[in-house]
Amino acid sequence: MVRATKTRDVPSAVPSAVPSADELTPLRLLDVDGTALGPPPMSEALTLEALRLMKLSRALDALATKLQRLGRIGIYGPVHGQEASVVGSAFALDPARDWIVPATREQPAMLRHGLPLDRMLARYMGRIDHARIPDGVNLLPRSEAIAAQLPHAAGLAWGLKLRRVRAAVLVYLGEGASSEGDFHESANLAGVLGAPLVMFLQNNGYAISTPAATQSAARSLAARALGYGFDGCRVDGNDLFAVYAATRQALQRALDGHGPTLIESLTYRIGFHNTTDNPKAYRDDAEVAQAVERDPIGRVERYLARLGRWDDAQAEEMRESIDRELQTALATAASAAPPTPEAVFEHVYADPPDRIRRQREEAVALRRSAGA
Ligand SMILES: Cc1ncc(C[n+]2csc(CCOP(=O)(O)OP(=O)(O)O)c2C)c(N)n1
Repeated sequence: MVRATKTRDVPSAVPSAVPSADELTPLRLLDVDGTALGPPPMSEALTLEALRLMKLSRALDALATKLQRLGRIGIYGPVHGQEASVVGSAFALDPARDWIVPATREQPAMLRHGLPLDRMLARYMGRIDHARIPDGVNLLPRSEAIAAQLPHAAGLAWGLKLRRVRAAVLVYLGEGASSEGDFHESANLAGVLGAPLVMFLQNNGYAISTPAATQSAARSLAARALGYGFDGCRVDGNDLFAVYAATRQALQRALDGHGPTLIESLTYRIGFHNTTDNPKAYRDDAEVAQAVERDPIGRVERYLARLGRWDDAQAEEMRESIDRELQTALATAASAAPPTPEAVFEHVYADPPDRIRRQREEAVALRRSAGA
């Protein structure tokens, strides 16, 4: 039987004012009305910075959706509703030290970690040369295959430990991915090896059209961590402060040699799964309306407004600066060269086998004969 509570050794570097989350009760530090439920774990300046990234993420979702409808970019999966979860966790990391291994909808975390916005947009536009992750940015590419990023993340964390590098890896996954074999194998391996890994599970209610209740009968996905010999905790994933504080604790544990942590971030995907999806086919408008009331961005705005640090004029100024940033990045991405058809053969093999070389030559010859 899974224990509901267990003793945990919270490292001394973690502020004692921040309560520990546990496997069943989600940690909440910022109420829906914007009241801080204890000393805030982020300074006002850092909170404002996080708010800007949350808003940029929401604006990027809107822009990318329009661009997809215009045929200018490929499939796009929005973050809408999950901004506190993604931004709060990313802000807990040190981009110069730690690694991020994304799933598919963690765009603001990738930006925070150092991926330039124009390169991110270039990826959605298929401009693959420009989309390359720059050297020195501790980030792996997004994984379209569900849960396939998890063994890579466990291996990366183990590698850091073997090399005695003081750094940690944060890997994102959804509750749908937690049903895959890759999840269990990676959690088991990371637990046995004591790898400095934070498994950040965003339980956003749905795996495309499969509701979380049908995904697993477990009362808490975080409680699964106990079966692999490490700690799990749940956080209110629409609470920037709770996500940030819990991730900081998990990270500190990893850096101090205490191994992995599984964080279940309880949030809600307000948007569609991706631009191919119609969520009205499988969920009620009333359910979405309820989630909108718990919107993670409004919660931070209300908090800052209470402190006198946020008003309509600031909101407008921020909206304009985000708009300018997005438009500049879009222009840069759009001016990058599109790939040639032969590029489909690149970046898979360091030393391509004969069969691939032949196919590439045939493709080049075909293009020449077509005068393209
Ligand atoms: C191995 C694999 N199986 C199935 C799919 C199709 N697929 C794409 S997203 C998705 C659901 C993922 O749900 P979850 O892990 O909860 O993440 P979310 O999309 O909600 O962020 C599925 C089944 C896939 N991409 N890869």
